[in-house]
Amino acid sequence: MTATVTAFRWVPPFAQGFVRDLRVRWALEEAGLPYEVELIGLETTASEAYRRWQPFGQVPAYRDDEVEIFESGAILVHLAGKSEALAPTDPAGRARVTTWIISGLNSVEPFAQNLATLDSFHAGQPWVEGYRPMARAILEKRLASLSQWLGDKDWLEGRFTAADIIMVTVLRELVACGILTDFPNLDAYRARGEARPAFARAMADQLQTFRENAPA
Ligand SMILES: N[C@@H](CCC(=O)N[C@@H](CS)C(=O)NCC(=O)O)C(=O)O
Repeated sequence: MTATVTAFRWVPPFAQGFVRDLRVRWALEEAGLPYEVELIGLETTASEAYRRWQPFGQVPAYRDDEVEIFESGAILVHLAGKSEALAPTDPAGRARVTTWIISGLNSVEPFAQNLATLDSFHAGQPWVEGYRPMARAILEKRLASLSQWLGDKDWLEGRFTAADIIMVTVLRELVACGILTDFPNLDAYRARGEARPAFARAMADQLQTFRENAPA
C-alpha cells in the first residue's frame, strides 16, 4: 500500500503554508518515499469513519502497510524509523531524534502557538495588553534554551533529522511576531530548513492544492 496522508482541500489564506500535513509531506520528500495525499474537507472530518482514523477530526492522518496513525509528531517518529534520511539507524541516535520531536511539540510549540495566536486572532483586545508580556517572556525563556543548545550547529543533533522538521515548522510560526530577530541562530536555522529542496516541494504541493480548490 502506498503511504497516504490526509490534507485539507482548502483553508483560508492565513493558514496556507502552515497546515500540519506540511510536516509529513516534508518528511516523505526528504526520505524519497512515495505517497498519496487524500484531500478532505469538513464533511469528512466530522464523519465517524474519519474519527476512527483521526479522533479529533484534524489533519494530518497517515497510513501505510504497517500503521494507521495520527499526530504529526507520531507520524514523523514512524517515518524516522523507515529512512536514514530522517534519523540515524542506531537505537541511541533514533531515541535522540524522538526526544527532540517531543521536545519541539511539548516544550516549544505550545508557547510559540500561544503568542502567535494572541497576535493573529486577538490583537487589540483589552485583555491582551496585560497577558502578552507574560506569554512572550515564557516563550523567550524556551527560545533562549533552544538557542543555547543549537549554538553554531546547523541542526539539533548535528545532522539533519525528522526533529528538525518539527522544530523548524514550529519556529516558522513565529516569524510574523518578530521574536526570532532576538535569536539570530534560531532564525538562521529556520531559514536553513526552509531552504531545503524537500521543504520547497512539500510547500509547493500544499499551496498548489489550495490554488486548485479556491472557492469561486
Ligand atoms: N497535534 C496535531 C495538531 C493537528 C492540527 O492542529 N491540525 C489542524 C490543521 S494545522 C486542523 O486539522 N485543524 C482543524 C481542527 O482542529 O478542527 C498534530 O500535530 O498533528
